Amino acid sequence: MKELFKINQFNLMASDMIALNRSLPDVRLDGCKAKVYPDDLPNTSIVIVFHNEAWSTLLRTIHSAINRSPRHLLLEILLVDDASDRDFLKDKLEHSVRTLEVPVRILRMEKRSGLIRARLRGAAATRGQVITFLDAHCECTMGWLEPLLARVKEDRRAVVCPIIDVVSDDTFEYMAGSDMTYGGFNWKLNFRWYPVPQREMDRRKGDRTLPVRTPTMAGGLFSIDRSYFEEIGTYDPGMDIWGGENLEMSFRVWQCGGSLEIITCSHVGHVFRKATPYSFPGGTGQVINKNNRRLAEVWMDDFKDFFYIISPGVARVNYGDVSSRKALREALQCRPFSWYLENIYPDSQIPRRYFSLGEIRNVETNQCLDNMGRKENEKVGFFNCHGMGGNQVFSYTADKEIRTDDLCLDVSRLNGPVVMLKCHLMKGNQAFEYDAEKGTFLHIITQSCLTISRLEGGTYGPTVEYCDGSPLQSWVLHNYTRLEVFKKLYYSSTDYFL
Ligand code: UD2
Ligand code: MN
Repeated sequence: MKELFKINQFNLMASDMIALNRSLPDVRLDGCKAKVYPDDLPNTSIVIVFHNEAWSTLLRTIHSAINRSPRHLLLEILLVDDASDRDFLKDKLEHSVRTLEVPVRILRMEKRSGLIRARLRGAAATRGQVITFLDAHCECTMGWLEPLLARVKEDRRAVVCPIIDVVSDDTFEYMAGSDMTYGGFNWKLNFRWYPVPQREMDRRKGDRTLPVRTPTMAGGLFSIDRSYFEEIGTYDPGMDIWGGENLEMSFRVWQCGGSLEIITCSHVGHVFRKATPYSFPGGTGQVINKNNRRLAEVWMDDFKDFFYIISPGVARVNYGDVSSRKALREALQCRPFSWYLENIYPDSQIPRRYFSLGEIRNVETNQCLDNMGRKENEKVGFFNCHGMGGNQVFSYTADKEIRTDDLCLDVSRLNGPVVMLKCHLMKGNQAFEYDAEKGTFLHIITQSCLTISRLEGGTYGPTVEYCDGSPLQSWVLHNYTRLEVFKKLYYSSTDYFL
């Protein structure tokens, strides 16, 4: 079992022992089971790209899609082989899909191209009204397709994702995903799941069967109107192998007038892996950073600074030519990234308004706040300033948070330690008032100042104490934007927030 695990980074032995047409639980909300959809839904072509996928997972993807889709809605399945070298994916695959009740076509990339260009090839060959993308290790559950197609029929600019359930990489057990999470991303431009915020629950008036407007998508599983896919600029063909295309499409869809939604009545399983099973020609980091630079340069305006400053070295990665993508943005008259942050993702890790981004230096010790690569609920550290970004990047935001990516400096009492907790945007223990003249950070609810001093236990570190004018309580913010400038930057004279 352990040997076989290495081939695809999931328990291949378990997968191979499970029927290709196994039954799955119906994990939908009751309100979903009762829904009735129009008879005249648009049909879809499914596009599945793969590089050296395992037989049983690939075939189970195909069988589950065919068995659980109304025949008239599933026009065809396109398999795009991204230059696999496994024998069974050649003649044996061609032969075994020939007899299925839905036409399955296999396209082959001449050389390894990555999932983005492979999907472009597949999409270009589709004939359905809607294109549905799936990874090659998915399982479609009962009723998965109708709600996706119904939403696209209702609004051709809605790009829709199912809830992605978890097929265990270990046991292949099927586990329902949550309708209470949606897609976001952090400063490193990693896709992340976050809880659906209250504002989105309110917008849906508490009805969990209604679509969730999601800031980003995971990327692998979604349906899109075929003509809209063209209109909105398909994918960026300059992206290699893996990564970044999901955020690129998410930003593009929202900024250019579409919407991205999770259809909570549609459930599709996916085998999430902890490691990647295949090679990244060019090097994993290089490839992903190149793709991320392409999307940051085209879509993120000045907010790309968050990505560059927290990922030292990334600015040296060559990202090629993005002029045609910029021209696309121009032609579609897409909105700025600040609009996206304000309207689509106000709970984003990237603050829409901020005073500073970079190191926070203590005047007395000349050392910098440092998150020490620590995780949530640990103390914030301080360390010699290294000027290399990374762990020493903090943003002092208009919400008065001192933020490092998704964590905020948080103090619950006078002389207490300064810990890093998930930013909650509710001020409270996370609100500091910076005084640019004195350099002090007043912790508002304890009316004390951020300082370096002796902590309980005898070590030194950041804490809050009575304000005494000591240089230990004075901090210099990198590139601090003074309030007057700040107001001019973001607001008209009548529009204040402070
Ligand atoms: C997620 C997405 C995936 C894609 C990726 C970011 C889900 C469930 N999955 O990662 O679809 O958006 O994030 O890029 O949302 N493949 C190729 N050629 C390659 C590499 C991969 O054809 O060079 C295929 C691969 O066989 C698979 C698909 O692309 O069918 C996605 O790859 P993955 O499963 O390794 O990606 P995943 O799920 O980690
Ligand atoms: Mn996958």
